[in-house]
Amino acid sequence: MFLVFNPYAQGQVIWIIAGNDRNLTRLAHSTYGELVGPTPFPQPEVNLFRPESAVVGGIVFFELSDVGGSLLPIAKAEYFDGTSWVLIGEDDGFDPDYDVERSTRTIMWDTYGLPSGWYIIKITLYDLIGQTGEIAVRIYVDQPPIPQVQVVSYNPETGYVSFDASESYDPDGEIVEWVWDFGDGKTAEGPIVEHHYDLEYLLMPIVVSVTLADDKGISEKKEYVFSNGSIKEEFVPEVKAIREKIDKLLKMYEDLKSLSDAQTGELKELLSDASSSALYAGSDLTYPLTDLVAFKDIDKAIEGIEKVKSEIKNIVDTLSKAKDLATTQNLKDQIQSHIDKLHEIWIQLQFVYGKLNLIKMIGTQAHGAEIDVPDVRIGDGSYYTWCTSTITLLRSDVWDTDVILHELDHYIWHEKAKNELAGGGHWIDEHLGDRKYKEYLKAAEDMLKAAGLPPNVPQAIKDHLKDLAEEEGKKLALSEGWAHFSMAVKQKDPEYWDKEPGNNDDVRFDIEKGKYWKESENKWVNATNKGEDVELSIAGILWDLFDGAANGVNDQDNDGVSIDFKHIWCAINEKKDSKGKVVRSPPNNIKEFYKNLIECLKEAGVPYDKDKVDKVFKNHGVTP
Ligand SMILES: [Ca+2]
Ligand SMILES: [Ca+2]
Ligand SMILES: [Ca+2]
Ligand SMILES: [Ca+2]
Ligand SMILES: [Zn+2]
Repeated sequence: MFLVFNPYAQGQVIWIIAGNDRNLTRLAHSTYGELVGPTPFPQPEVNLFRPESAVVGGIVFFELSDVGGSLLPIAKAEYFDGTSWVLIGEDDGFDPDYDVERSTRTIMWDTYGLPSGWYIIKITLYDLIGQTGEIAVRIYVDQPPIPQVQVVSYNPETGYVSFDASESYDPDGEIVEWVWDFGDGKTAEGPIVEHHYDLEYLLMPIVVSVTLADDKGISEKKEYVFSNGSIKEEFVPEVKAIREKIDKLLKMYEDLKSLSDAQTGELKELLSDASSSALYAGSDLTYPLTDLVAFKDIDKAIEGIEKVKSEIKNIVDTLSKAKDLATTQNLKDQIQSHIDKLHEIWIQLQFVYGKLNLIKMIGTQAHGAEIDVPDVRIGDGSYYTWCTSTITLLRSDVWDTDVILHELDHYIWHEKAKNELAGGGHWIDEHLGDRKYKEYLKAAEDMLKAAGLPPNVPQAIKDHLKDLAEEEGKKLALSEGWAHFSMAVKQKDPEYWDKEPGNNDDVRFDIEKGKYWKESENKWVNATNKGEDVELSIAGILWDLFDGAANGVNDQDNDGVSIDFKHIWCAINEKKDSKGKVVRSPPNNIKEFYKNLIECLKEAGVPYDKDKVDKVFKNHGVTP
């Protein structure tokens, strides 16, 4: 590698494109001797489209693709620290399950705390036969401003509030812009601002934000909950989510009222019932929310949400009857659109419910406001797409609490651990490594066929695919096992039940008993597979670590192990030191989880019986 320009020179930023006629020489070699004839994999060529600017601050994403659009390249980014190349991250993008989403590679760079200045970044794409493509770019790392906000004055009778962000600072420059969003649709600029709220906005908590931009053009946004004259950093996502639901419910109340005014007879009555229920549900949400923000009582907030959830089910029942009675297609469609909105509100309240339960178990300090409430859409199945942080739900799953919490737990773990999740088809009682290998081999054979070659995958590539498949199978088993377990813990119930009315395809299993329900034969059957790449084994291990006297959950195995959820949560997530450096990574498989768990228990000074803990793993076919 040879760089012909001076990386520390001032002036225009040069984006260097790989190619023999440019500043960098592209390397190409083949490591596997078995391949003859034309290579099935075109040589990788880097196409970098993010970051868009040469000046960055905070968390930076490198997004790139292979110019040829191949699925195979693995991306790596490094920066030059003056003497050597330091790894930023890698994205092993080989995953036939994600041929649409994974056509790009994403590498995250956490620049908080790095010295400000110009950095040379080298990005390399590798493919499975050892070919590489490279580019280098020059990027200026800036430290973003650090916001600090106070309420200076507040008058609940007039609605006047003054906010002060003048204590905010920029570690390596100056703040040049302060932009406020008061949460009521109004904005203002300046370090100290006075705002007048319509009094109705002050009845319940509201999210206020300030965005600070520095002299390099890098900005930092921070959101706060403003309630009863004070601001707090906690519960921003919950307040935002519930606030949005209240607005929707109140809008629905108006819509249904005008809809019912235009009708006659039974239909009018039903629509008017639905309308007053919507009003009731909307106003009822504000009480638990106030308690929540005042940190009074999370249980009360959860109880309030449960009440509103059952009220929403009632409105949907009423609306379904009204829809049957409606005489025009137009009216039927209007009513259906209200039902759709209510489904969405109900799902979002389930998310808030799930999050509040998590906060209850791990405490507000460990929680942080960084995990937002996810987006959801109704689609062709129920799954979580980690690269877009979106949950998709099947329409027949909208009332299935277990399914919703399972997908929420994929989301929360992913958002918290910032890890890549494994994806693809899976069943609780199978070796996922075997499934993955079959899929990978088929993908490789298809690529050879597409290149006009006989589908004989060289042994070296087969071995490589086998390794990848085993790793990925264990990763998928951990991801699914975690979501089953976390769903179960929130409800203190080890059974998962995805109901599918009318069909014989309910998905129902018990992670304590290791059994699943065969709906067609109306009986429970024992799972037959065990091990690191079997999701029911992973869910079983996690549940057995948790169940028992200390957590107030009956343990049929009586294994003498009952670990507080917060230590299990510790083991599934990363740990950073005081400088923000990652000192423990989220686990990729159950054995790595075991290692983390022992560390977490030691750090917390919690005594544990190693033999008993090991036995829990061994019972499920895993030797830690
Ligand atoms: Ca700065
Ligand atoms: Ca269902
Ligand atoms: Ca047990
Ligand atoms: Ca136990
Ligand atoms: Zn899942």
